[in-house]
Parts: sequence; C-alpha cells; structure tokens
Amino acid sequence: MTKTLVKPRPKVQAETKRPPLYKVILLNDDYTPREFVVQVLKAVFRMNEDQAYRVMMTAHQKGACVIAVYVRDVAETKAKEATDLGKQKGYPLFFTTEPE
Ligand code: TYC
Repeated sequence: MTKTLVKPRPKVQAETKRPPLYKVILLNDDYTPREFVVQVLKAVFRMNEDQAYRVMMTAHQKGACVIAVYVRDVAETKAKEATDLGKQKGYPLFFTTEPE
C-alpha cells in the first residue's frame, strides 16, 4: 500500500493581521463657511456639534486637521463624499487621505 503524504499547508496569512489604516485630513480654505464645514463633519463623519466645531477650528487655525482613521476604502469614500458636498454648493472644501 502506498501512503500519500500531505504536507501541511502554511496559513496564507495570519487571521489576526489588520488592514492598513488611512487618515482622512480636512484642509482649510478661505471661502467655505465655517457652519457648512461643521455640517459636513456631522453628516459624513458622525461627529456631534462640539467635536465638529473643534475639528473645523483646528483646520481653520493650523491649515489642516486629521479627522478620522479608517481602512483605505472607507477613508477614500468618505473623503470624496465630504468633498462632493462642498462642490455641490460651489465651495472649495477639500478632504484628502494618506496612509497612517
Ligand atoms: N477658513 C474658512 C473661513 O474662514 C472656514 C473653514 C474652516 C474652511 C476649516 C475649511 O477646513 C476648513 N470661512
């Protein structure tokens, strides 16, 4: 009788490995009304009034603010959604992403 030897296959990747994360960054501009920035942050990033106001003011004063961290696909989708809300109103509001 011949024995078939089955080599144990190494796990392709540990199940515990986490996907790389991406930051969503809000950029300041001179034209978008503060209140509109706050509205967008609340709608797209589920912030409350207080959080949204602080983030908006940080971007306003420093030029940019990291607002959240997600997996790549979610970060890119949210950044585009938020940027598009501004575009619809004719504002240059801009959200970008970068790897953490
Ligand atoms: N600087 C804008 C103004 O004075 C407000 C603003 C804040 C715009 C943050 C964008 O990311 C931003 N109307």
